[in-house]
Amino acid sequence: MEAKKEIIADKAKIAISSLTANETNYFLEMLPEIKETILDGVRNLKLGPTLNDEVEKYFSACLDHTCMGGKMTRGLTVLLTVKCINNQKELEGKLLKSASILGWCVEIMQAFFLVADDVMDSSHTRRGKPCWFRLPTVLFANAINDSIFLCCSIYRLLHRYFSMEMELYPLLFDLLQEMSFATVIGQHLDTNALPKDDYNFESVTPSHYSAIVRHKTAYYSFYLPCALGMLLAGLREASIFDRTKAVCMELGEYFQTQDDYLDAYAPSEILGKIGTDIEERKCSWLLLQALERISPEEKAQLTCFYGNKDAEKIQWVKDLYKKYKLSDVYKEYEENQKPRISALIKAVNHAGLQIGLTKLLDKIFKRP
Ligand code: GRG
Repeated sequence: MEAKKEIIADKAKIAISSLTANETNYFLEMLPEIKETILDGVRNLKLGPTLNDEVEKYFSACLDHTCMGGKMTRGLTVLLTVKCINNQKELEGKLLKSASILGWCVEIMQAFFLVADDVMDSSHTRRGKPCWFRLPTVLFANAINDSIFLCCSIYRLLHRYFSMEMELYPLLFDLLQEMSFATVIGQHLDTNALPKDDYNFESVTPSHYSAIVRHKTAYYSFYLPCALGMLLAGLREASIFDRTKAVCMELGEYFQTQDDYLDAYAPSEILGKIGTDIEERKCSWLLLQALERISPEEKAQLTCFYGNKDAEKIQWVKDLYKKYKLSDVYKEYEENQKPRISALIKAVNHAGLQIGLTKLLDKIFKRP
């Protein structure tokens, strides 16, 4: 019932231009079948009637809580990509179903990362509700296990729906594996970017920032859904994948920069979460920009205050960002992204993909 209510709420919230209401609704309404396929795995374990019910109920709630409430951009991007490759022909039948299943694989991967990320960052809210690990019935130990459950569920879905597709299955499998591998490495870079003994912020450089955000965000958020759609639509030419990847790396870096900016500047009601980048001592785009502008005295003070949970110290850092008008610096950065990324999109040697990638850029450009 709760999941149904959320599906209806999400229908109002999510949209990607060029996907019809029919296509978007089909994707959302696949969730109950996706859940059934995953929970069937629990039933197959034959834990006994009481345990079976208990475990099924727990993981059903886990899937509802962690997979719903987002913008679904990643999942819908799979549909968008397939549609653009097929000359904007309305998706239907088996192709719509397959694209939707792969879309859910990416959304479940997003849920897997977000559950783990919220534990690592001690976050409080996500998508306007408490983080999964904050629920009294869940807590840290379960949340770690549940993030792995979400990861395993992706491969369960893939096997159930694609294992008979002899050529496609290993390609999809390898891609999903590779992208989660890159993300885990990105998360490692992110977690260890700014060690406590780096008093001078020497590790905060544009190239280090780029490596972190491309690995932790761009691969799974942009390249993965595009490449899944490309494989499903039958594309196999390596150069098309390479050029699409180059665009996706830029889109992902821009998207993560937005995320870093919004972490300090957007109200938590809009963000759906409370930003923690300052107290978590993150190698954020805002920190990078501040370091290029502040005085040696301010830098010495920042060393003491950055990474501290004290509200006044967090406010001091935010005031420093204000003093150096980082909001204006960000707006200028954002304006430059559209022409820069559009030029890269023109180099993609597939007309349909050029349209799809442009729609993706439009979708994220100046997002709140
Ligand atoms: C624990 C095995 C293990 C792996 C950890 C946690 C992790 C790997 C990676 C974290 C990657 C991560 C969460 C990057 C942030 C990406 C980001 C900007 C997410 C927010 O995306 P939105 O705004 O969210 O699209 P919605 O809610 O709309 O889905």
